[in-house]
Amino acid sequence: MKTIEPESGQIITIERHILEEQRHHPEATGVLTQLLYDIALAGKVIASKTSRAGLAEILGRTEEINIQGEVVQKLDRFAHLTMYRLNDHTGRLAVMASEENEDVLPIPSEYPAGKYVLLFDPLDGSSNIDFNIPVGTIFSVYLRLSEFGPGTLQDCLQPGRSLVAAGYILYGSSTMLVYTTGEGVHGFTLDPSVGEFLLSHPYLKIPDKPAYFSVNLGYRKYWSEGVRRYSDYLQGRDGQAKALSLRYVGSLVADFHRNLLAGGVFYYPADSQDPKIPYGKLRLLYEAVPLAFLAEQAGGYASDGVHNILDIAPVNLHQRTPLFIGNRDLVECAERFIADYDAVE
Ligand code: FDP
Repeated sequence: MKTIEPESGQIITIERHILEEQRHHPEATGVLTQLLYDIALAGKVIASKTSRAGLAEILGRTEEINIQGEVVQKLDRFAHLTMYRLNDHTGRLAVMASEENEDVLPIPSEYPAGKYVLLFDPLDGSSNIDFNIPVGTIFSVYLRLSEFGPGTLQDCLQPGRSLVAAGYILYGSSTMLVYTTGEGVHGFTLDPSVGEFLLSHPYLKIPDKPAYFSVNLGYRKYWSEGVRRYSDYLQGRDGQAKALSLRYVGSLVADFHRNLLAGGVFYYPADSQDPKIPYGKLRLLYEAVPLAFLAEQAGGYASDGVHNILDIAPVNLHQRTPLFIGNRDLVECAERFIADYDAVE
């Protein structure tokens, strides 16, 4: 594999980077390259709004409740429509699905159907919008399974192992796009003065020595014995390990991004808070799977506490899953605590 690294003073735009990756695959038609570029464009458009979210009209809630039972923020809607509209007419996609929509999003019949499938969480961490805390767009790309015509629900219900590409755009103190096509994880920072994503973090690897653990400790009383003991272990309470520092933004993309750069583990376990959602809050397809692909490509691992997230066969678009993600040894350690203390009847 050829390393695409900026030589001193050389600027690598996301377009050039994706094109160079494409050249490693002589069989490639360029459609994926274009699709990733469309997603980057959507990210730029969404970033231009999120950075002005405090400015009057866009801030605040709509009165609507989305499929997850949460209040829809105006920016969520904007991000959802931006992703959809920038991708509905290109002929690259057979079907899309969004965390904000109950059913799959068909490609309008006047446009040709393409060979890829796009799933996205338009604005993850959106309960943080009003507080000027980073949020992000998470995306996953698959090849369609159906042979022709409009894409189907089954095209969207593929295990993470089938992913072609995944990534996120983080709207933080700067806007970053991080993606993988299975050849390493690459991070780009948006230079607002030229309006381009520039390669800033080639071949990201999670540092071997973890710095942080990230979890909503406020829910401790709702956790299983194994998860509680695991949390004690991470805090050095059992005297076995040195305590890790705790960082929890409550915006998954931001928490994942920090741990990707600094090393650590994020988890959102199953809890007993609400019997209607026994598997925790996070969505398998829109959140866990794409981040699991990135984690694996960066040398890490993601699990639901028992299974590798990438091996889970989804049964519905909005299913939830417990998630442990980050440094491999820390995630495997969680699996051991769960196996030892949370026997499944
Ligand atoms: P949000 O509801 O703000 O969109 O799954 C969504 C998510 O945020 C994640 O980004 C975040 O990690 C998690 O929920 C936060 O949930 P808690 O408030 O329960 O900790």
